[in-house]
Amino acid sequence: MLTCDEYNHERLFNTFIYSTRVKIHSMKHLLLSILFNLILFSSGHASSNLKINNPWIPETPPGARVMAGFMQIQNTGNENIDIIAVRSPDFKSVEMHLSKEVKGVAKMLQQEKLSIPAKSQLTLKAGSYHLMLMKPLKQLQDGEHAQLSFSLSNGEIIKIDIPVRKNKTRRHKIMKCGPGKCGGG
Ligand SMILES: [Cu+2]
Repeated sequence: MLTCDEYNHERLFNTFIYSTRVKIHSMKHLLLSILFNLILFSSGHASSNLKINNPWIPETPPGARVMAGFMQIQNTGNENIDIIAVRSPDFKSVEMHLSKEVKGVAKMLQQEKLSIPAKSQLTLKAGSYHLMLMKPLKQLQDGEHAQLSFSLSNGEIIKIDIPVRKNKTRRHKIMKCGPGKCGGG
């Protein structure tokens, strides 16, 4: 049996414990929300100056050994940026190409890098710069996605999902380029 004083003491103590718990709990909430906002805030600000817009891969007939990757690459920063390598878990390898006519012959020249000058944009498109996605490791049809990761000269790595879409325009000559006939030059 507790005396009145003891009872009050215990009650006060329990109330104290409870309010402390509530405080700790809301403190946790506060800390979590601060952390969450920090992550949001910092990821928003730490994001790259390189933006990749409208990426897509024109669908190819099943069994095609090579696909093309098109997109607009925008450099919003004040420094020039080079893409020095492109990789994908969905292709055996990825090359950077430039389609160009050399002495009357359409060729695809492999590029060591793609340069995007400060405050400007490079468009990867048929008949110009493009990604050459070599040997798909899975069937990629309209509506499916591949992953690409770009290594930049500033040490950043940008990862994107790139959708495969039906090519509504005429099939470009680069798609007729069979293995062994492409690249080099
Ligand atoms: Cu090519």
